[in-house]
Amino acid sequence: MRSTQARHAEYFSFLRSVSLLKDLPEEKLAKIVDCLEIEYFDKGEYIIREGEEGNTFFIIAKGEVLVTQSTEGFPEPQEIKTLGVGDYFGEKALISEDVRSANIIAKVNDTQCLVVDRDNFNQMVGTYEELQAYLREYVEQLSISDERRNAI
Ligand code: WNU
Repeated sequence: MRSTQARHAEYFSFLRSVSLLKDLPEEKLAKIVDCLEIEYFDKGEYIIREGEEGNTFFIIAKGEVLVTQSTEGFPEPQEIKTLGVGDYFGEKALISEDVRSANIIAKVNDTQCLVVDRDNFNQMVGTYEELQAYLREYVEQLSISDERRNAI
């Protein structure tokens, strides 16, 4: 059994490698590690369902996920993109205070996500104006591409 300390160090250096978090101060990053939950998913499992309420932000630590979305004129949700290790998702519902706007489905067995709840997400993002501005801009772009794609 690995020590809590070893795990802490492992997640700390992993989070440091996530582009979004690279400039966060040490103590902030350490706090996120303390508050993380790790969730495991098998291939085909839904991590997020569009239309549901959501209060969590995810960072992929292992595996791959597929983003899909219901689209006008198509009977099935359409595939939008694949995300991998170091990518993150679930920020939109938190930032727009809206329901989940797409499905996120594990593409491979043993996909692992680090999960940050709304309070910790707000603490992580809220105190950094640049990070907040960056995410707001990104979420705005997502809404525009949703419209272009005729997302429902
Ligand atoms: C897209 N449209 C919508 C992705 C991840 C992070 C960033 C893109 Cl900064 P949520 C569903 C999640 C949503 C986003 C993610 O799916 N997503 C998209 C799109 O074209 N959502 N509406 N592409 S991957 C991605 C940018 O994170 O957040 O809480 O749940 O609505």
